Amino acid sequence: MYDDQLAPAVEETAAAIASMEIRGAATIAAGAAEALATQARETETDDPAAFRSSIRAAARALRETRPTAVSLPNALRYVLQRMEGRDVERLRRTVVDASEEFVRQLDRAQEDLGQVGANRLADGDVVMTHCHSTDALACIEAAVEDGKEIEAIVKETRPRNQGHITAEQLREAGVPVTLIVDSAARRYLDAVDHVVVGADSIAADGGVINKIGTSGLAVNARERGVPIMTAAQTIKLHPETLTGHTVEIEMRDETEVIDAEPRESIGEIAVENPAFDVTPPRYMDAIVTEHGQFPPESIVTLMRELFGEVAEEPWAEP
Ligand code: RUB
Repeated sequence: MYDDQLAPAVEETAAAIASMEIRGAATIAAGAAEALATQARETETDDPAAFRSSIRAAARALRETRPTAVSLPNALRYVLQRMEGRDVERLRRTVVDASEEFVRQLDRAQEDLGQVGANRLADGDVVMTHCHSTDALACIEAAVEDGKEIEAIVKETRPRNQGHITAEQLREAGVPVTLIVDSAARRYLDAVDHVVVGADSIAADGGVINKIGTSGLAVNARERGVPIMTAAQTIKLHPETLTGHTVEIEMRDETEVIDAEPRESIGEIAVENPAFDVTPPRYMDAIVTEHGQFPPESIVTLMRELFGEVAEEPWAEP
């Protein structure tokens, strides 16, 4: 395989991310980093420039799959910034090593933030979840491993019902689960001690971008006096927002909302399907990361420390 040709496995990963077979910010990041390692292993050339160009092409294809979870470009950036060497073998090694190191760090970060989040939960707590977040689940699972009895009220999370995945994983962890439709959330908040959600991106002002419906849940939780935390490892911090860029909210196909037949029978209507929304920092109690917990308004300090001011795009052709 030469130059800008993509390894079949990279094309498959890109398609799987776009179709949401691979989904959730952390899982997308791991999939993208692993795909770059595959591209490195399968690029057959002796020309270092051609090799670099091939890796950048793979990164661009992966970058274009979904726009909102910043863990995806952050993963690509992590690997590409570590690609170095004068010959192809060295370049290949650095890409594969960086990819493996990135995935190891993801796992470690999730474990560490799980413990931080677990400390916010008390024995006997009832938690409410939205969507399916591996970072949020890590907090609940760590609390259970610490010996705390936790129950969960799980929102189904229309239109794609990722709440079903959460329900199954919590049940497997021994957590009693009650599944509810999204619109029942406010009714159940009186019985909830803590809301735990994940994040696809966190903006420099502390705004939390997560699955559509998170912001409404946060506002209702605040009104009921129920604390809400976002569990998000630092690859969810969006460096471009330091320079004023906003986070693009993915609009998905209308067929996820309504089938063709009922849509036809209703008549001429518009259907919209935004996948994510922004929860303003004042409605979020804490952002829980592998570096500890932060009030949303102070997350910018950590963002600067970890990413600096400039968000490079190392996948662009020079
Ligand atoms: C998933 C979603 C999750 C975050 C965090 O949306 O909003 O809450 O990605 O997940 P989608 P994690 O299903 O559209 O990808 O904690 O696993 O990174």
